[in-house]
Amino acid sequence: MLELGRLEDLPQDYRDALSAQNLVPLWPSLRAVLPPGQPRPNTRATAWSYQGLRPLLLQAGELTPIEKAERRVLVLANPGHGLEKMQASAAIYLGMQLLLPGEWAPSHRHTPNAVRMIVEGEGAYTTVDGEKCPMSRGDLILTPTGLWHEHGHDGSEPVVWLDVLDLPLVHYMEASYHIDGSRQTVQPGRGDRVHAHGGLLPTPMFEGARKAYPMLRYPWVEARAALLALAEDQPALDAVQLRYSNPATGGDALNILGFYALMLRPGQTLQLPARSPASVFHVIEGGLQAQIGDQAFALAEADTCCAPGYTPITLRNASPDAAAFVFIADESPLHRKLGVYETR
Ligand code: 1HN
Repeated sequence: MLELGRLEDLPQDYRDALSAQNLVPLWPSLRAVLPPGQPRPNTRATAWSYQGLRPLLLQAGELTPIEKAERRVLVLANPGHGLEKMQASAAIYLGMQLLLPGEWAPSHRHTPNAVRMIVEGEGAYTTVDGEKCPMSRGDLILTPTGLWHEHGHDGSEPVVWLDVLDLPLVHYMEASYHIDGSRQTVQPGRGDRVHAHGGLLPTPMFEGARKAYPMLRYPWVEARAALLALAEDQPALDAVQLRYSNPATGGDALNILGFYALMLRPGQTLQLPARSPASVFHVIEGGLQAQIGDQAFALAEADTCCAPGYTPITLRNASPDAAAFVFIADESPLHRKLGVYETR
C-alpha cells in the first residue's frame, strides 16, 4: 500500500498558515479515518459481572439519595472508548439503575431513545406517556424518543434494571437534550394487553388515533413462552430468537437500536457471523460462555457483555439440562437505515 505523506513532512510555516485559516491536510490522516479492509473499532469486548457490580450499586443507594441523583445509575462503560465517555459501543449506552422502595425518579423526556430490561426485584413501575408499566424480571419496557417517563416503587425490596440508550449516537449528533416535567397523570389502557396476540391488531378508525409506539411493555413471561414454543416447533432451528417489534408496523421496536430475545438449548453452541453492528448480551436466565473474537467470557445470570462490530461471536450454553435465555441489543436498525449494514 502506498505510503502517504506525514504531517511532519510539511514545513512548520505551511502548517501554521493552514491552521490560521482552519484548514487541515487530509493525507496524513486519511488512513486513520478510512482504514484498509475493515474498521478499527474502539469498542472492546467487555463483560460486567452482576455479582461484582451489585454491592456497589446498593452502596450508591446508601451514599446518594435519589433526590441527589435523579437517576441512580452505574454506567457500564467500555474502556476502549475511555470510561468518561460512558459508552458501551459507538451508539450504545448501558447502565444499571437502582430504585429503592418508596423512591421516585421524576418525570422528564429527552431525545435519546431508552429501553429498560428488568434485572431484579418486584413492585417498581415506570410511567411512559401516561401508561403505567409494571416492572418484573426480564420485562422489556420502551421509552421512545420524546415521551415523558418517570419511575416509582411500591414494593419492599430494591429494584434494579439495565438501561439501554442510543445516547452516544444522539449526543454525537449534537441532538441530545432533556426537558423536566411534572408527575404524569396515569391514563387508562395498557398497550401490552391490547397487543398481547401478535396476529391481532386494533383497527384504527382514523389515523390520528394511532400511536407511533402502541406497545411499551414486552412481558418476559410471554417472550419466554414464545421462545420455548419456537424451540419445540422447530427442533432443527439454530437461532431460537425473537425480535422485539412495533406490532403496528412489524418494524423494529425503536428506530436506532434493535432488541432480541435468544434461547440457547441445553448444550447448544451458536455461531454468529461477523456483522457490522456492535451488540450487547445480557443473561436473563441460565449461564453461557461467550467467545468474542479472541476474547472468552463466562457469563452468569444477570451478567452483561458487549461485542464490537465486524467480530465473529460464539455463544455456548454449557448446561446439559437447562436452557439459557439472553437479551440482545444491537446497532443493526441504525446500520441498515444508513446503508452500512454488512455480514462478513
Ligand atoms: C434516563 O433518562 C434514564 O429515565 C436512565 O431512567 C438513564 C442515561 C442517560 C440519559 C438519560 C431514566 C439515562 C437517562
